[in-house]
Parts: sequence; structure tokens; C-alpha cells
Amino acid sequence: MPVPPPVIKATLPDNLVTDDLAHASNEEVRTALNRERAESANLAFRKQAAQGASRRRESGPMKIGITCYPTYGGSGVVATELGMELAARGHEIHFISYAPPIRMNLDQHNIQFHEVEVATYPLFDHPPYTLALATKMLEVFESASLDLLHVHYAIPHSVSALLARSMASPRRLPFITTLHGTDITLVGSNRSYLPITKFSIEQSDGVTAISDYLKKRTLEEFEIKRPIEVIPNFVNCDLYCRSKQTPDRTQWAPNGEPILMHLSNFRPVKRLTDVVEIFALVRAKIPAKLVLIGDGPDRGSAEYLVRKKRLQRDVFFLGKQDRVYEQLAAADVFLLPSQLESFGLAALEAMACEVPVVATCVGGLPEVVEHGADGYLVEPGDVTAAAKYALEILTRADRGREMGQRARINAKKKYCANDVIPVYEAYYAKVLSEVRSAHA
Ligand code: GMT
Repeated sequence: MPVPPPVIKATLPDNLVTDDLAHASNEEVRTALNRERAESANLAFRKQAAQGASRRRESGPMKIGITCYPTYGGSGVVATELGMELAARGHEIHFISYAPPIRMNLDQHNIQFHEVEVATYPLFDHPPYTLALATKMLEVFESASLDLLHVHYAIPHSVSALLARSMASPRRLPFITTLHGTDITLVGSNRSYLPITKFSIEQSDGVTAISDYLKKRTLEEFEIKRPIEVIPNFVNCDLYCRSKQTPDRTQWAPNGEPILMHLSNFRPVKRLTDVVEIFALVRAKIPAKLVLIGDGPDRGSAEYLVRKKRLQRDVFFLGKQDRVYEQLAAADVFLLPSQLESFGLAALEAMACEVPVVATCVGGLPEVVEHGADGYLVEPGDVTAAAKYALEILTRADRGREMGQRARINAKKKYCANDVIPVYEAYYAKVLSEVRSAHA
């Protein structure tokens, strides 16, 4: 398990010591500065590439079909936010799914929603959504003259896109698949889905993954030979901003108690009951409140545990919320004790709102949360360590505000929508030009 860095005063020349690094040792300062330089060089390079590609784009704004799961979950949120950001930048966005994605704003200019209707028939125990989706993709391609399809979550969306592309031939309908996590780590690696997932990834005109971890795991487990581009998840740093929100903390913490928060789809992989266990350990030491945002299969067991531990007065289940930035801006600590997380979008959203994160050191989370700097990482299931770190943050004189500010700085460095969306645009342009040359 990683240990927090020791607090040793830096002795490097003043001009090399930033506020962020003022409490680290020389070696740590050098490592952090090198990492920071490498990161900003990498981002600068990507920004340059994005600008170049945008300039090279012959067709101006693109017409993009986006397919995702419309339900409460990270991949749907990323796809929807991406569509809305692209629409705001002048592209024409067509969401294609069985229901309007949560967080989608249909009033926004340049956005349309196309509903996939799945016809039932007594013979169909399982109505063939994949086929209905493929047909709708083709229909939208023809009616809206789409330039490309971008599907989020490989199963079954990339298979539908593959079918749509074949049906559209000889007209070109390139498709890009973005891998989000459980499509590879849980569902995709199941023997029933592995061959078709591998096939549809290999057949995609472009493939992106939301973290280095997920790229590595996909290449290894699926033995994929084609390149996969890592384009990380992102957050709208203007909206997810503590200073711009004015949450009413007193509704949950009337006496100024610290607020711990969790946001997810309450699936088993999130270990929701661990959130309650961690909170119970914290609550045994200090007055505190827990706010749970979301809904899903494990809500019942979490509610039961809350009653069993007699914490009903201190725990609030808010259900699904649309504008989570309003609640996140009220939190003092964010808990994400997942069994696995390929990225951990909710942790990033909390960080942008200046909330330190206590999470697990699994999957892509160490790429997002820097242990000891903007949060802490523990082993999955180690509720004692997680509670210890949460208490460590909450009992500081500033109740973790400095760590929270560092969290926002780190989130802004790599994951602001303003920086990541141009990388997607550049990738679209690259894929379109490759497809064009291949067919020339
Ligand atoms: O975590 C889930 O159960 C939902 C899943 C999804 O596809 O909606 O989340 C995955 O995609 C998110 C957005 O890219 C990532 O932030 C999550 O880490 C990832 N979940 C897992 O890997 C378990």
C-alpha cells in the first residue's frame, strides 16, 4: 500500500519551489517538477497537434453520431458531456440511443436525439437491440449525412456501428470506439463476449481508452495489435468549481459538521457498503455527515447497514442528481472505495470542486489521484485505512482545504474539458483523413 510522502521542508532555490511543493523533500520536489514539466510538455504537444488538426480540417464543423448508455454511469456521462461540448464548439451532434442520455440538454443548439425503438415479438425473449441500433445508425447517417459515429462502451455499440458501416458501404461511415472500463474488465473478458468485443475493437476505424491502465489491459487481455489512443476523461472546470457554487451545507450539516460524500451508480464494483463502514468509523471519532448521490442495486444493502449502525440521522441518500457539481461543492472529503475503477470520473469531478479524495489504489485511479498530495489511496476493502485518512484530512486545522485546492490544480492540469475536447477533435480529423486516404 502506498505511504504518504514525509513532510520535509524543501531546500531548493526559491525560484524552483512552487507553493504546491513547499512541503516536500528535495528528491520529491525534483520528481514532481520533472513530472509536471513532462506533463505540460505532453499536453502542449497534444494541444499543438489538436490546433494543427483543426486547421487542417477541410470540412469545418463535423456531423457526429454519438451512441452511449443513457443511464446513470460514467460512460454515458462522458459521452453526453463530450457531445454537448462539441456542439458548443459548432459541431452537429446526433445522440442515438434507446432513451435520452442523462445530463443531455436538448435545448442546446446543434443537438438532436434519435430514439432506437426495439420492436418486440412473442418469439423474442431478448429483443435484438444491437440490430435495431445498427439500423437507426444507418438511418441517421443517411438523413443527417454523418461524418462519423463515435460509440462509447464497446458492447454492443461497436458491433452495431460495424454493421451500420457495412450496410452504408460503399459510402463511408467511419466509427470510433471509446473503451470505458467494465466493457473490457468485466463484461468484455467474459468468454461469451470476448471474441466479438475483440473483433469489433479491431474493426473500429479508431479506438480510444480513458486511461493508460485501460489501454494496457485491453492490449494485453484482448491481444489487440492495432493502436489505441489514450484520451482521458475530462471535467468542465468552469461548472465544477467550488467558488462558483453556493450549496446549502446546513441542510445536511446544521452544526457545521464535516461532510463526506460519495457519487456512483451503486453497483457492486463500487463497494457502497464500504462507504458506510468508512463513515461509521469516522463518525465514531467525530461528528460528521455522509451524503450519498446515485442509485442502483446496492442501495438496499447500504440502507440496511445504515439502520443497523444507527446512523439514520447522519446519512442522506439523495438518489440520482443532474447537477452534481452543486452538491460536490459542499463536500469536505469524497469517498470512492471501488473494487476496480478504470478512471474514476466521480473522483475527478470532486477534485475539480476542491474536494480531497479517499479512494482505492486500483485501475486508473492512481493516474487521477496523487496519494498524499490531493487525496489518499488504500487497498480495496481496507475500510480502516480509508477512515484513518478521512479523519486525518478532516481533523486538520484547515479541514483539508489546502489539499482540496491542490486537487483542483491537479484536475485542471490534465483534465479540463477545454484541453481534452480539442484532442478528441484532432483524433476525429486524423481518423477521417486516414479513412479517406485508404479509400482514395
Ligand atoms: O463504473 C461503472 O459501473 C460505470 C462505467 C460506465 O461505463 O458507465 O464506468 C466506467 O467508465 C467511467 C467513465 O469513463 C470511468 O470513470 C469508470 O472508472 C469506469 N468504471 C469502471 O472501470 C468500474
